[in-house]
Amino acid sequence: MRLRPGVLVLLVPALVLSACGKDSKTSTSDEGNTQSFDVKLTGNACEPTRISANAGPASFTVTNASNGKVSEFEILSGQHIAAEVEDVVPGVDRTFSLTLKPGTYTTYCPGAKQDKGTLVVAASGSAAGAGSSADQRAVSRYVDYVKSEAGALVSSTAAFAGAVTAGDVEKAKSLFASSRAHYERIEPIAESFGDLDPKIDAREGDVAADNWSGFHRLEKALWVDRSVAGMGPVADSLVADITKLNKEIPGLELEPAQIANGAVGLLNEVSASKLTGEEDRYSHTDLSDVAANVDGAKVAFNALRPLLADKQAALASTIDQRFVEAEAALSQYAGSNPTGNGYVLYGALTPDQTKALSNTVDALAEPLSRVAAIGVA
Ligand SMILES: [Cu+2]
Repeated sequence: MRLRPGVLVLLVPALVLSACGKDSKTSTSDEGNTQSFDVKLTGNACEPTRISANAGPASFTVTNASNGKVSEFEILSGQHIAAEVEDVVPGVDRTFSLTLKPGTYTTYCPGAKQDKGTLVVAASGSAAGAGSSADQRAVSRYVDYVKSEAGALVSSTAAFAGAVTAGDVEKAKSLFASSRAHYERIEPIAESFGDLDPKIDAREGDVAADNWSGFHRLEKALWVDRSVAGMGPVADSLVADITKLNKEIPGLELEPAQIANGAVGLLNEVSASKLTGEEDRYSHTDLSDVAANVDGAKVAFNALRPLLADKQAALASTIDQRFVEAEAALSQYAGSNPTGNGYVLYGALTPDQTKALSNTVDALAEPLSRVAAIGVA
């Protein structure tokens, strides 16, 4: 699940603009004309409360001057979050990027006295501006994958939930990791799933105990209680939520930078809170999730790759190489445990091994973060 309250999730890494420096108002041509904006969170507002921009790639560096009262900044397109950054604390800036389309966005910093502002985006003269047909093709390549994974998720979850309903604990355990892997592959855009993401994938404590449902609720019943008594309704709602998710996929409106940022955010989450054993804390099938997250991030990158300019070929090959390294690192832990979906259980790794794996994932996330910042234009 993405965006758990109270947990440090670095949706967008501070490293995004390390290559060009955050103080340049507009960057050099090497960076594909990304516009840069500084936003300050204060107790009063997200300042400036009115920002003017041109369509195209833009990066925002957010600093906190609010004594920590306000720590989040969002850019809303209608009701939908186009981009956001969380956990901005005094002294630590956060930078994120997105491709702006002509029109008016709302800026939002929950907790401030005046919590909303305006971002007005003028049409840009550039032929490669936002919403180009190359962008649309990239998005539709990625959405095709999401559709196919969501379709597979419907069937895999039906089988898993069926075993729960039938009271077959061993069978349900053997299907848990493989059925949820289809969800983990599309997690780069889980924020777009709204309420369905926590319903499907919240960990214990992420939501109120009464509302806790989904995969991890069933995981706890299977591995801790070793009984699925009373879990029929939970299994049924999981199937219903996933069926609903599958129906909503074709209507999702995505943009390339959102896909790139989502993949980076997910990889950051992998090292911050998945390679710590927190995601699958009862079944210890974390490596299956991590492998699925890396798979999904790779498809996201490959869908976006044609948007990278020729001059970013070196960046693209660095990312390819880092994917190879991450996959090789994971393949060391392939195993035939009956519940691990092809991987050993989390506890089989030493702390040094999880640290090394997490470094490999970070080494992939860093160049990938530059795709959102400069490449997708
Ligand atoms: Cu998850």
